[in-house]
Amino acid sequence: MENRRNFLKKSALASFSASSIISCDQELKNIKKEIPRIISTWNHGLAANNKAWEVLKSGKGGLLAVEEGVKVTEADPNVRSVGLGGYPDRDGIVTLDACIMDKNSNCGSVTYLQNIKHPISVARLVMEETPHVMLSGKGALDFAVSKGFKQENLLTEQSKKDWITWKEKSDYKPIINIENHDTISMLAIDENGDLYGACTTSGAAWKMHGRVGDSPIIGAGLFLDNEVGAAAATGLGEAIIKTSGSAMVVELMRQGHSPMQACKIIVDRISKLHKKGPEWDYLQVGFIALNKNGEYAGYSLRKGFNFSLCDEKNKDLLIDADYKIG
Ligand code: SD4
Repeated sequence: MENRRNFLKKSALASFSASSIISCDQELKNIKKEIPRIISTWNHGLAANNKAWEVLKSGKGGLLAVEEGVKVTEADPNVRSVGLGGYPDRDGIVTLDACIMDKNSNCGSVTYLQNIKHPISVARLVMEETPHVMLSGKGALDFAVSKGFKQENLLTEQSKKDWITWKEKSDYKPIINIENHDTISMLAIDENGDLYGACTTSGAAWKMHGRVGDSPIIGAGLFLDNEVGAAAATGLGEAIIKTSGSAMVVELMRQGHSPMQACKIIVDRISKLHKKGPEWDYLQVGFIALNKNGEYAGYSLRKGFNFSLCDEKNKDLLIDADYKIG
């Protein structure tokens, strides 16, 4: 449970408006160089962070920490947008996207993967045991099976029921917000100041069959540069891909922007690009960012995005992200 200090901090962060970015940055200066630290998208990040923290503190390394952390979310059938229990596509098929990246810029990714509960672990093996970065669809599945992964049905009764209800109207509006506990993206900085990241999702609910979002794309859903910082995304993947969102956030941090400023600049850019489009009504994007000093931020286009933080002082801190549009 949150202690009083956490509660106060959360309240302070939650009360920032779009015009109070500077005060948020000032707040973050007070916690500069607090490492190790882990941040993850949404409130399912709390359980994921706890696992990742346990692995990190046991000395097993940042890569295993982020992998084991997001696996908690992948295995949870109540999280309806990641792994087991994730919403299917329009044809009722659950297809998963995931990627992972380490301090040496090694990365691995799987897209359009079916029937495998832990795509993040397959992505890690793509990184470690193949000469490639990305495997997709049947090739990714064959690779996973060859590595001993078990095939299983990921469409739970509840998700199937929701899909059948959705089909009655077939109204495509991606469901992206706190109530649906979207994609998990996790960023970690270890006690040496080295960065790691992981991102895993079943993608936008009711997507076209074959659609791949930002989450498995290095630079879009996740990016890190161990000299600078790390960033990850959640929200409408198409908008994130079009701006190479996470890579841009990291590049902005390289230019000297704080994590908050960097996230805000990219969200502003996305907002400008999509303001006149039909997707504007339902567009949501959110970014988390963590720099080499352990400074962090979360920022979204619309109200409703939150992220989870875990460090020496805060084990279960859920922070309402600042946002552009209330
Ligand atoms: C996607 N970015 O596939 C994912 C979905 C998501 O919060 O993150 N929703 O577009």
